[in-house]
Amino acid sequence: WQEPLCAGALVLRGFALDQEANILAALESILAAAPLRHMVTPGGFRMSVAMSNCGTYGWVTDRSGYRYDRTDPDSGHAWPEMPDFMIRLAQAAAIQAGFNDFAPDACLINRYEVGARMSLHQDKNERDFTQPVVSVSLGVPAMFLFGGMQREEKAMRIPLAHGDVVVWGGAARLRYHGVLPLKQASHPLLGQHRINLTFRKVS
Ligand code: MD5
Ligand code: FE
Repeated sequence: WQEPLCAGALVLRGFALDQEANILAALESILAAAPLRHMVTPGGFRMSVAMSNCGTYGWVTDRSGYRYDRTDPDSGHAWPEMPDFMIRLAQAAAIQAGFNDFAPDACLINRYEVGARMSLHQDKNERDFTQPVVSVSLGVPAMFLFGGMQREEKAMRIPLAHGDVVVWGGAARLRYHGVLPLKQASHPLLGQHRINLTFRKVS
């Protein structure tokens, strides 16, 4: 159930399955306090993925740029706390890939509806690229694009399903990646949606 994609990237199939009920319950209260919203890119495009955050920091974008912020711009309040069991889940996954001191302080919540996609990009708003990103996939399966260090490089296609966790560290941390448009499908717990949680160390 462990599939290394390349140096630094490790897929843990089904690693979050035993926490699915806890995750869904936590998401319900987090998203009640900080609802999902379609943010706008610096270029003025509305993102097809709806987003929110929990933790000390949250990732936000608007016309002025991408950044991590301690407050939810929609409410003016701090983001909801990251539950301890979610921190422990992300840490346990990171340890499988050899990152023994991962201490996430941000969790970005991405919700994909049918047709929603994420175009190729690098995650480089964080400060310390020796820390991995841990991602948890829930709901409708998606085709993940795992590219190279240049946008033009051909991307590998990796299917990610409910409960799969990926640790993106080391040489994989700064590779281009994205998600193909979500296909019409239904998951018993999440309906026609895919949710992805990304745990990061920002500060
Ligand atoms: C997703 N989210 O499926 C992905 C999972 C994002 C995002 O890309 O920025 O919200 S995180 C995948 C990831 C993170 C860091 C590095 C690499 C992949 N990588 O080197 O391929 O919604
Ligand atoms: Fe990303």
